[in-house]
Amino acid sequence: MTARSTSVTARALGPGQEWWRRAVVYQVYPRSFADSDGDGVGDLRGIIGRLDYIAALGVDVVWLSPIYRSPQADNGYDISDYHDVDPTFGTLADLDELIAGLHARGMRLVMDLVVNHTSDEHPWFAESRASKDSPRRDWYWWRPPRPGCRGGEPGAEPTNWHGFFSGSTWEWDEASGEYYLHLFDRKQPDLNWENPAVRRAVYDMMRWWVDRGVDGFRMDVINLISKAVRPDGSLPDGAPLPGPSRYGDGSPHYTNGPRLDEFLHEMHDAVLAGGARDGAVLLSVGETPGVTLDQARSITDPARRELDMVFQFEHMGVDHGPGGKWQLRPLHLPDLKANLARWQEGLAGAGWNSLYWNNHDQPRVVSRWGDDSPEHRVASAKTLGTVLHLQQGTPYVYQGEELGMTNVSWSQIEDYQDVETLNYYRESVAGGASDGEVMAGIGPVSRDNARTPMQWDDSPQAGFTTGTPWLSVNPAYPQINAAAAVADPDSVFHHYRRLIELRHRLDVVVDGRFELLLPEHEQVFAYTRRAAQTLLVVANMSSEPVAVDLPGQAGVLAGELLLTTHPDGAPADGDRVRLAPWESRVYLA
Ligand code: ISL
Repeated sequence: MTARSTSVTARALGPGQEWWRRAVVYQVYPRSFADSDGDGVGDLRGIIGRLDYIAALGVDVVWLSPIYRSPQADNGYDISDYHDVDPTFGTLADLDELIAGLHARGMRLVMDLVVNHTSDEHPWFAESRASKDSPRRDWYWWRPPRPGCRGGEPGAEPTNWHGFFSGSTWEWDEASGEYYLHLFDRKQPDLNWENPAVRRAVYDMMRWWVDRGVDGFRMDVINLISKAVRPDGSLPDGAPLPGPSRYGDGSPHYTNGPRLDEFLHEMHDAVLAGGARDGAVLLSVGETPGVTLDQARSITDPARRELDMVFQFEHMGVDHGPGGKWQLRPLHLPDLKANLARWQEGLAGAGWNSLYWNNHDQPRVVSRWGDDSPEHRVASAKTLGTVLHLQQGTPYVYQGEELGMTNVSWSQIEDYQDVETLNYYRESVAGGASDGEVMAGIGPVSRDNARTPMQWDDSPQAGFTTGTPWLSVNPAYPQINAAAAVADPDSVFHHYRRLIELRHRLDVVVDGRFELLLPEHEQVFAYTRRAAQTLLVVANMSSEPVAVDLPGQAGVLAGELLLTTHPDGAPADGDRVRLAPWESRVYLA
């Protein structure tokens, strides 16, 4: 392979070019990445100290989860000052140094932008809450109790909406005599985007960060900013949730709301169109739970000037049971393939996909859809990476995914810290469920699975901190850690590095047309990408060996074997391929 000599990295693309089409993004969750001062919490200086590690993977961009000033009720997704760094993480000077360190290595920085809500400790909310006559009252969603009800009593909430993090989406404020809306925790009041002054304040803040040198934004729950408010100012109830719950599903009234496209277009023209400080195109990616393919196509259609790409959630839901994420079922592979293929085809030539298995909200994919036993962990982590990275779109690697980091299995609620997990536990136990039942749901899916400290080496606390980590280190760290992976050419880390190199080197990875093969096969994930060249990916997604025929693919199978998890695998025979457990191969012709 001549990867190095012919490689066109995303970094090398000039101003005006959509460099993110060839780019790979690495997500850092600062609290859990690297702790420089021994207080047990990761920080910016910790990240600065690990930039060479990130660069060695070959990624083009770092997306930094929130480091803004925050009471940390939701680990920084509750911001009390958009223009400063939380002392937990460091200072603005540290952030400037991080930006400079990334730029010096040819990488870019994407900030998390959390503007559906603020913290209840943000001065805007303090002013808003002060009285009904506050000039900032209308910056948030304040509503009186339901007619005929007394504020604060169950059922008096202005709507019956159930929150993302359990309970009602409304919090009673005795002092000012109204409820405020919070789709997430009660410490995360929703901003009122109907108010033009709110939108201006957000755009000004974004420009301030661009002027400081950031290269783009990941926009937290950005498709929830437009609520379906009626002309009289009221908000509609949702259809009752199944079971004994007194709540309803409000999501149709705040997901992809009536003014979403308008707001995004306005933001585009106010901020994104201006480009980065160095003249390059900015990257914008919206986190959009509940987005449909049609909506995503319209949001990411360049002609509409909204966002470059979105994180869709459909593929993250294919193993949810009737009770949602807390009732995970075994994966039925054809469902996952059908979903991803639908998005590949649906956005081809129109919008753009973001490709992800993991982030700070999802369990570790090698435990969820791979096989994290010592026998199959490495191969299954590599194979999951392969089938994702060679699709069309911009891949996102979540810290530790490149090591094949695994879920934890804690049995007591006291081990968990995540606000979503704790609220769910409290609500379920209060509703009569047993501790055992609830913990069985939490184990495989809690967001804390993603948030255990990064495993750097086999020293105490995995080299993450010299102190006591804020969340326990996964006991697997002596075997699974960055030092071991970097030293081993056959590691998951080096496999991810090669996948990233292929995207930089081959136009067909960026542009090729996607076609799913064997859609009904329950073990094999196979597809082609076609442009001037043809790329074929064939992967055994199971812990059993398999043999398959790939009709019509004998030509590609006789081409160059670009990448494999099993260098000693049996050569293809015509269109027949035999694969060991979790073996995957990439051919080019
Ligand atoms: O985590 C989830 C399911 O496991 C989602 O419901 C998640 O809450 C949703 O995708 C929104 O996530 C984003 O906004 C939240 C924050 O807690 C998440 O960490 C963030 O990614 C509120 O800001």
